[in-house]
Amino acid sequence: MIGLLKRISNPKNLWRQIKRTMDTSAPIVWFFILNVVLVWLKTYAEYHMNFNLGVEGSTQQFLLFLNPIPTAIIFLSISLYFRGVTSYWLAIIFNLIQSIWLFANMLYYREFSDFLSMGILGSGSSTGTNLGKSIAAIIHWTDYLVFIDIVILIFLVVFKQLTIDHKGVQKKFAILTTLFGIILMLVDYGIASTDRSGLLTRSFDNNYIVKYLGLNEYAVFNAVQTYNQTESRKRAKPSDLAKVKKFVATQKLPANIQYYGTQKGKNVFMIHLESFQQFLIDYKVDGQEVTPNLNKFYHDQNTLSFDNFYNQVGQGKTSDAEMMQENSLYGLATGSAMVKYGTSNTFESLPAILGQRGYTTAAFHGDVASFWNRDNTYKSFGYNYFFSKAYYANANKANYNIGYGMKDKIFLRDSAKYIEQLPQPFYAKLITVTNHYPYDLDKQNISFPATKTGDKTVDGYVQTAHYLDQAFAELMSYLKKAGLYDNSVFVLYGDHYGISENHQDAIAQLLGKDKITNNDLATFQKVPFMIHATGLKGGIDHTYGGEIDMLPTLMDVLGIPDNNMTMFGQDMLSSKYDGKVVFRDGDWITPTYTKYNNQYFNTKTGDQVTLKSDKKLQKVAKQMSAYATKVLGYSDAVITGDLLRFDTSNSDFNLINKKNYNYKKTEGLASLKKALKSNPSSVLAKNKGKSTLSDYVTDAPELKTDSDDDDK
Ligand code: GP9
Ligand code: MN
Repeated sequence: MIGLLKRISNPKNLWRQIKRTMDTSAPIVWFFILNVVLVWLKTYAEYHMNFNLGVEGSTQQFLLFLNPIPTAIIFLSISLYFRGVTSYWLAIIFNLIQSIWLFANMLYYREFSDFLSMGILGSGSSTGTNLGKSIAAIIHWTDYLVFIDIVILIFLVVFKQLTIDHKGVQKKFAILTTLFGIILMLVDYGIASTDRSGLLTRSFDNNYIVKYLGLNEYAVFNAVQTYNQTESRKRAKPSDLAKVKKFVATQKLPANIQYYGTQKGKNVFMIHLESFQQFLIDYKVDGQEVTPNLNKFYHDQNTLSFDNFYNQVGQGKTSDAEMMQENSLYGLATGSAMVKYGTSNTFESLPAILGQRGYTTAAFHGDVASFWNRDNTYKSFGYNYFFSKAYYANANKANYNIGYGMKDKIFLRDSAKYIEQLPQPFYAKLITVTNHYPYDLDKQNISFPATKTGDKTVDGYVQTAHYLDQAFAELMSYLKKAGLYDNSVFVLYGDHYGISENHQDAIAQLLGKDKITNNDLATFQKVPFMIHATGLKGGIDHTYGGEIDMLPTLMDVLGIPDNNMTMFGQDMLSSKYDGKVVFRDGDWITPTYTKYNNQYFNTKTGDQVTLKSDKKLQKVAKQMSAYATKVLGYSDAVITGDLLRFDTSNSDFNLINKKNYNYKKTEGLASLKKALKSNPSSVLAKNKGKSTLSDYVTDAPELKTDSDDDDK
């Protein structure tokens, strides 16, 4: 015994020992087992190191331990159906495929706190290029360790360090092995279903699928879901829409007479503050305000500022925020609704609503038009113009860009050129992007101290937010000079978190707390929502609400009747509004209770409460969970079934014909030129063709060194 121990404690001997065992009987079986163990080991290790699956209790611990094994066996058993060196290569390939999937998910999860979905992969062409940029910043050399065994295995096969099994195993053995994998998977599923009922049907949270069933099972589940989405459109019928409308009608609220129509007919500026969280408002670093200009705007007597307003995005991030803001429809449980359905579906969106009331509508963004499928989706939304990167002079200059697109100061300055040409009244949505993960800035654009949490991806956040704040101030002072301030309504909103939940230590430091609770994380989902207009009754409004409520709230202020629109949000200004916030994963917040990451809290005090001990909570939880299921389910039905195509009898709204829209630069410019004569209501027309651009003051250093930066 001691002799054996001595022998195997020497690595050379150990290898010899393993090799001897593998060589003696059915070497391919040993090779198969070795691969199963390797795939299992690395998946299990990465579950712990890279994912935040929320595993609780011994059943879940056990399933997490077990769940990489079944698919490893099933996939790798395919190698057993072959003989000779082919079977070895097949085993290595199946190990590799599973490792690539694991690796890709590790990186994706690190930033997005979610797993890759077929929806996201399907939208690869539009998101791929930009995702690539972020990935470079989050990758760590240790991530590549998931491939190290494969390199060694290839070496062993290529350099004939293994005795190749030319006989192979009997077919029966191979079949039994595959069957064993399948049975193991069913056992896993059986145990999982008793621990969590409705695991696959409700699919609120992808973490659940992975912690119970495994990463590969999640891939299959997701692929099936994607297929079902195509099918559900085919199945949908007009009566489905009638049912949805019936529900929506039950939650329509009376408008607020104090606000209703007070801003009717004014221009609307929708200013999208990228990754901007509410905590930044009035936040200070080294005694200095991060966003002094936005703070001033927030506290202005003509700004209605909501301080309990939450982002409700899912995987679609910015695009989900846009989906809610423009349509009062939720994003989807997986993937981006704009990417998957933006091209094909019928919508009743804000640009179309305003367009049918005499507005000119335009979206502005300093990234490529295809990102989040905006170039197609905006047509379905009814935007007359989409000024994407292609419209901006020198937009591809390296120092004009950072991260996902043009720097905000340059982007906004150059947008003025088109703003002044828009016939009034207009609806202009400006989507900023510099305050985006990984919060990089060129040295010359930094004018604010970074925070010192030690977390590299967090500490730049206040710097890019500060940059955005300055860019915003420059735009506003131009608009005042251009005479667009008093006759416009300004809506500002943050689209989603900037700092993901994976940075809890840093969050704790930013908030000055020892430890972060799930309630803190829920509060951290707050984003700004402000409505400003000269003469508007402002103030800080503590009403609880979320992005889904933006459209009905704005329609109230603009005096647009909502008799029959299919909107899932509610008017936050209505006296009947009660403040129900539903997150995309089914969690929720009300003014009294919060459910977040499977825990309950008293919303006011932040104290954790349990269902058992609180009768009132039981009632609220039951109601809210039913409400969340209903509202998310109906919203999904509208999108996945393309139900609005059946809405042909809505007297308030005419369905959009996408063919009437064209965002090619030549077309857009020609159309603006034509409008100058046919509808001379733009700032430029009123100024007798003289541009107001010289009124735009920016301190962007890039523009100072360029004397020839104007469009040529
Ligand atoms: C890119 C921008 C970023 O065009 O809108 O989207 P996000 O990554 O925040 O969803
Ligand atoms: Mn975003």
